[in-house]
Amino acid sequence: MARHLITSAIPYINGIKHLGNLIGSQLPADLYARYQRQRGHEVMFLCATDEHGTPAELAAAKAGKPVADYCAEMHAVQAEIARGFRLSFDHFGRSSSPQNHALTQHFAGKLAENGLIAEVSEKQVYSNTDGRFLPDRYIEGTCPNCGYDKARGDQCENCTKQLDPTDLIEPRSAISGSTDLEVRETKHLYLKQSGMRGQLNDWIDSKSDWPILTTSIARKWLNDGEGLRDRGITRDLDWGIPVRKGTEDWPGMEGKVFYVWFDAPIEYIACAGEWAQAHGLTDADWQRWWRTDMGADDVRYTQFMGKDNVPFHTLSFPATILGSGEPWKLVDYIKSFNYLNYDGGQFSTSQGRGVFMDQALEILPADYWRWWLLSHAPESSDSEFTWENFQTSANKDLADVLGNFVSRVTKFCRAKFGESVPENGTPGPDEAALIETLTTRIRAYEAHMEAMEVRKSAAELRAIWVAGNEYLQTVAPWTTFKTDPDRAAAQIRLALNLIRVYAVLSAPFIPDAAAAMLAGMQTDDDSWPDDVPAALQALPPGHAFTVPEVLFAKITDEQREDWQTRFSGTRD
Ligand code: B3M
Ligand code: ZN
Repeated sequence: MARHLITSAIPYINGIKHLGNLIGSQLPADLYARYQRQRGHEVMFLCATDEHGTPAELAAAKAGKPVADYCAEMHAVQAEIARGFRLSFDHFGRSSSPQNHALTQHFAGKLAENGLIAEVSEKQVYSNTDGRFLPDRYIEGTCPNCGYDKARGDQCENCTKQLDPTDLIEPRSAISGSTDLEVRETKHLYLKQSGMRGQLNDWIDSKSDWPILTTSIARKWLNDGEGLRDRGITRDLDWGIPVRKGTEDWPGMEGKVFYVWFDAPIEYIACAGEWAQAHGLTDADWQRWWRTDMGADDVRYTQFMGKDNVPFHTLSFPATILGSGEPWKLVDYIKSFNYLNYDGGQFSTSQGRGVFMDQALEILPADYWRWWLLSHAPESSDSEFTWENFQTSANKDLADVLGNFVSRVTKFCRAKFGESVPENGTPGPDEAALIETLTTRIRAYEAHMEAMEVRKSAAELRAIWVAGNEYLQTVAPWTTFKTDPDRAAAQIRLALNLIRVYAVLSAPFIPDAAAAMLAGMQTDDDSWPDDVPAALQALPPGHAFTVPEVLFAKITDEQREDWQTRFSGTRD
C-alpha cells in the first residue's frame, strides 16, 4: 500500500468558479484521489480557498461586506458546490486559517534566519486619484514580454510571465482607470530566490517523467533569467497574514501583510493541520504527510493545476521549501492543464462568461459534467466546450452506451428469469473472448489512470462499456432465449456481473451513477477487478438485484437550445 498526498490548486475566494477552473485542477485531482483510494492506497486529498490578496479585497468591496465575513460566506458556498460535484477532499481548508498564519510566519522566519530575505526599500505605484498604493493586481498595462494590453501587475494572463507592476508599459489603475500614478518609496521583504537557480534547475532536471506542459513552463522561466529574480513577498494591504518573523514582530514591517502567492501554497501544508484539528488528531498525524523526518519520505505527492499556476509551483514554492532548510516534502509530480474555452471564446470570471459551477448543478447532475469535462480535459492543448458536443457526448457515452447496457440487461433478466442472477448454463467462446478483451482494456485503463492521462483513461473506460454492448449485440440473449434459455441465462449472468464491474471501474469518473449501479446490484462489493474472470462471478447465481432507475436521461434538443440561449450572454 502506497501513500498519496494530492493537492488541487486552491481556488480564489472571489466568487463561484466556472467549469474551466473545475477541469483545470479540482476535478482531475478528484479523479486521481478516488482512483488511488479504490486501489487500496492511503490518500490525503487537500484543497482550500485562497482568501488573501486583492481579488478577495475587491470582491468583498463589491459585495459591500467586511472582507473576513465575505470570505467566510464564500468559503461555505464553494464547499457546498464542491460537495455537489462530489469532490472528495479529505479537507477543504482556508488560507486564512490560524494554521496558515502561523506556518507562513514560520517559513518567513526560517528564510530570514537562512539569509534568504532581503529588506528592500522599493518604489511602489501610488495612485493619486485613488489615494492609495496600488497592489500588483490593481494595475493594468501592456505586457513587456508579449505586448498583451490587459496584463496585470503580477502576471500576464496571455504569456504566463510573472511580472512586477513597474514592468508594465503604459500602466493604469484597475480601480479608476486613472493614469495619474506616481512611484513612492516603501519597504518590503524580498525572497532571494535568484541564488537558488542551480538547485531548482537540478531538481527540475531530475523530473524526467513530468508532463511536457509542466517542465516547458518551468524551464522557460528558469532559463530566461527573470523568472527567478528576487521577488517581493510583502504588500501594503490590510487583509492578509501580518508580516512576522516566526512568532516575533518584524521591525519596520508593521501594517504589512505577506503577498498572497507567498502564503497560498503554504496553505497546502497548513490545510493538513486544519484537517488534523477538525478530526481531533495530533500534529504528528498531519506531519507524517508533510515532514520527511516524521514519516513522509514514503509519501508520493502530486499537485494538480492550470498552466498559469506552474511557475509558482515549480519555482517560488519550492524555493520557499528548500530555503527553509527544514525537511518538508517537495512535490513529486505536477500535472498541469491547458485552458478550456467556452463556445468560441474564453470562460471569464470577471466577465461572467460561460457556465459556472452552481449553474451547472442547477441544470444537470454532477456526473454529466464530470464525464464531459474529464473526457475532454485540456491536456495536450486547449479544448472547447460547446453545447452540441456536450449533448452528443452525454447522450452517446452515458445514455446509449452505459445506461442502455444496464437497463437492457436488468430489464430482460427481470422479464425472463426474475430479479436474481440466473443459475443455469455454462460460458462459451463468446464469453471467453469478452473476458479477454476486458482484461486487456482494464489493464490499459489502470495504466492510464496511474499516469494521470485523463482523456486516455476516459476513452478506455468508454471502450470497456462499448465492449459489453457489443457482446450483448453479438450473443443476443433475447434471441438465444427462444431456443436455448440456459445459454441465455449464462449470458445474462455475465452481463449482470459486468454491471458491478462497470460500477467499480466508473466510480472515479461518475461516482453517483456508480453508486446507483451497485445499489441496483444489491452489493457492497466494490472490489477492484484485479482478477477479471473472478470479478465477473462476484454476484453468484441466485443473488437478488433490482432494476435501477434510468441512470442517464438523454439531453433533448430543446433543453440544449434553451441552455445555449440562457448561457450565451454574461452573468450579472
Ligand atoms: N488561487 C490561482 C488560481 O486559482 C490561485 C492558485 C493558488 S494555488 C496555491 O488559479
Ligand atoms: Zn505577456
